[in-house]
Amino acid sequence: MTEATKDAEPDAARINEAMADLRVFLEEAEAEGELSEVAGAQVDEEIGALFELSNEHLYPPVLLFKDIPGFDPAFRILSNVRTARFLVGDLTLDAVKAYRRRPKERSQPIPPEFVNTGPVMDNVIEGGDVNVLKFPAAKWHGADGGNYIGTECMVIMRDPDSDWVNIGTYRVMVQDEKTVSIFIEPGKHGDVIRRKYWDRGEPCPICVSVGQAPILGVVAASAARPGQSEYDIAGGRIGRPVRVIAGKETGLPIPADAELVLEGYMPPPEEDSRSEGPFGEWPGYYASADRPEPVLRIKTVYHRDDAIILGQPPVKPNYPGRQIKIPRVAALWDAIEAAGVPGIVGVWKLAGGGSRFIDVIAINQLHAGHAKMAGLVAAGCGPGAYMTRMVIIVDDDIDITDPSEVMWAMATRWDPKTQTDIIDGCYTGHIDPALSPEKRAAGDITTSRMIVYAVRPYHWKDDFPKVNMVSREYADEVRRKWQGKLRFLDQ
Ligand SMILES: Cc1cc2nc3c(=O)[nH]c(=O)nc-3n(C[C@H](O)[C@H](O)[C@H](O)COP(=O)(O)O)c2cc1C
Ligand SMILES: [Mn+2]
Repeated sequence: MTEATKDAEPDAARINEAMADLRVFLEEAEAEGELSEVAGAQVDEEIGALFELSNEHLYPPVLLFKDIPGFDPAFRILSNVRTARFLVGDLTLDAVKAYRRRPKERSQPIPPEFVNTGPVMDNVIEGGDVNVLKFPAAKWHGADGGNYIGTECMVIMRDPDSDWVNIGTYRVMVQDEKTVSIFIEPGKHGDVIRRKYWDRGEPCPICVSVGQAPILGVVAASAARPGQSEYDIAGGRIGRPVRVIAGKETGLPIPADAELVLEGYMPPPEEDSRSEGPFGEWPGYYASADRPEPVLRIKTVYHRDDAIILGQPPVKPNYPGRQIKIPRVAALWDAIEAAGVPGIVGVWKLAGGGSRFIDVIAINQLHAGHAKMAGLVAAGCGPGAYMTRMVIIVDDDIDITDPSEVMWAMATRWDPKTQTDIIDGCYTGHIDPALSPEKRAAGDITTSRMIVYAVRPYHWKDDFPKVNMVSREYADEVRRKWQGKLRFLDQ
C-alpha cells in the first residue's frame, strides 16, 4: 500500500460520522471511489437487475440511482450502503474478534434526544394531499407482486404497555396513494406490539422511515431484547443520542434527518388486509407467496426536498455481495458464551446460508458433552434460533471460514448416526422455503434443525487418527530455506 492510499483511508471518527448520517456516508463513499451514479434506470426491474449484478462483487459499489424516469429528479434511490468497503472493512474471523472487543461504552445504550425540527420537516404533507406514488419505489425482481418503497427501512412503534419504542426492518409495499402494506413475521417485536393495540380494538400507530442513517438500518435489522429500544443501541454505537422529532399524528419519534417518513395507523387485519408479495426473499425464493397482510393508512408524509430512498432488496445468498454480517456472528458468539458454554474459539456462517441457515462453531473440547452444550445453545439462543437449518460443531484446528475445511471435518470426524441431533418444531418464518404447504395452512410456522457434531468424539479423541499434515512450524522453516529457489513457493 502506498502512503497516498494509506492517508486516504477513513479513520474511525469518519466512519462513525458516515454511520451516523446518510449524507456524510455519501460524501465518504464518493471520496473513497466507491460511489457509482446511475442515471435513467427504470423502477420496474431495471434498477433491481443492476442491483443484482452489483452483488457479483464482494464489496458491491454504492449505487445512487438518479433521474429515474417518471419521477421528480430530486428523488433518488440508494443501494449497497452497509456493504461499502470503507464501512465494513475486512470480513474475517479476526474482524469478528475485534468487533467483540469493541469499547464497552459503545455497548451502553444512549436514549434519543427530542428536537423541534430537522431536515425531514422540509416538507410535511397531510391528509388528502398524501400521495406515496410520487416517490420512486422499485419492482426489484421480475415476479415481485408490487413496488417496494421499504426494504432497508425502519418501522417505528411504541409498546402500549410501556415506553418501549421498537424499530424493525420489515418490507413495505406500495398499495395505493395513501396505503402501504408491511410484512412482519409472527413473533417479531413489531408483530407483538401491533397485536396489543388490536386486542384493545385500536389501530396501531406506526411511522416508517425509508431513508435514514446507516446505523439505524443496522440496529433495525438486528435482534435486540424485547423492551430494549434500537434507538438507544444506535445512540450507544455512535456515541451520542440519535436526534428525533415527535410525529405530528402519533407522537412517535422519527429521525430528525430522515429522508422520507410515512406516518399513520395499522388497523386490525379483519378491518383492512390487502394482498402483499410475492417478494424475492433473502433465502433466494418467493416462499411467502402472496397473502393478505395488514396495511398502514398514511396520514402524514415527511420528506427532505431531495429525498433519498434506500433500496436493499435481497439477492440469493450465494452472491458474493451477500457478505457475512460480522455483528450477527458476534451476537451469536456472545449469546453462546453468555449461556456459559466455555472454549468457543470461533463462530462463522457458511456462504449460501445467508445470515441464518448454517452456523459453524469451533470449540476446544474441554469435557465429555461439551460439543453438545455448544450445539444446543447455538440452536436455541436468541441470535441463533430463528430460521437456522444446521449447526455444525467442529474442533479448534478447523478453519471455519473455509467451507472445504468444514466439509473435511464433516467427512472425517462425523458419524451421522451417533453424532447428530435432529430437533423438531423450531422457530422459522413464512419466508422459509422448506416450510411445507400443510404446515403453512395449519399455521405451524416451524421447521426442524440438525446439529452436526463434526468433532473427534471426546472419550476417544486422543486415540483419533492423527492429521496427516506438515506442522506449520516445520513448513515455515522449509519455506524459508527454499524460498527464491523454487518458484511455486513464491506464488
Ligand atoms: C433488508 C431487510 C429486510 C427485512 N425484511 C423483513 C420483513 O419483511 N419482515 C420481517 O419480519 N423481518 C424482516 N427482516 C428481519 C428483521 O428486520 C429482523 O428480524 C429484526 O430483528 C426485526 O426487529 P425486531 O427484532 O425488533 O422485531 C429484514 C431484514 C433486513 C436486513
Ligand atoms: Mn426489537
